[in-house]
Amino acid sequence: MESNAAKCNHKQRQIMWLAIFLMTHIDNIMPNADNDFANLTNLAYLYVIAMGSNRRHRIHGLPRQVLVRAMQRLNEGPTKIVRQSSIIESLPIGPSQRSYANNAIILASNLQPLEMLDWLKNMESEFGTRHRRRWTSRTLDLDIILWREAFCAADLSWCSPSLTIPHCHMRERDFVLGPVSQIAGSWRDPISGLRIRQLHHRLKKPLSKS
Ligand code: PH2
Ligand code: MG
Ligand code: MG
Repeated sequence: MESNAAKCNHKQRQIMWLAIFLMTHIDNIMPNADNDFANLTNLAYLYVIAMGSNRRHRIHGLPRQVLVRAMQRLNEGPTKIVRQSSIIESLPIGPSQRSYANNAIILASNLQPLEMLDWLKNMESEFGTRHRRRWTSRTLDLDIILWREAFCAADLSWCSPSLTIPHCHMRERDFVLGPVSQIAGSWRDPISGLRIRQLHHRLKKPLSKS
């Protein structure tokens, strides 16, 4: 099936990207200054990625610096950063004792979901994360949260044995919904139909039982 991206001519793509940049501006978060606008117009998909680190890296240093360095790397090769949230510090959920640095980014790319998963796993390995056990402490964790076609604002889902989008645990994690609502608050969870900022609001203020 022909994708929406393929149907658009170059001028239309430029206009769509201009709209994305303007929306970015309205939300008062500047697009990544390093990005050449013209290069982005050829990229078909947008991915929301949650980033986390709770181990030092022997060269890059503390978890916060690991995330900064990882963002530089994610702006090279087949992915470009369109937006980035602030980096927060959060208490560990699960068995690990060390607190985390967490943030979220929107990546533009032509990679399909399973190719994106591969690229992110390689990046995690490059930073020394070993994929042995779930939920153990890690130098770099990159999770795909949401995706959509860049030229069509409908949020998509994906289900295969190795990857589920939206991420299964995103709705219960403040350290995911907080940063994601900074950069993609108006995106919708395709399962519940709720916007990310609504999900975050619900998580912070659970409905009373009365
Ligand atoms: N990631 C985990 C498990 N627990 N806790 C926080 N605060 N932040 C994380 O990124 C995180 C976690 C496994 O991926
Ligand atoms: Mg994770
Ligand atoms: Mg992960």
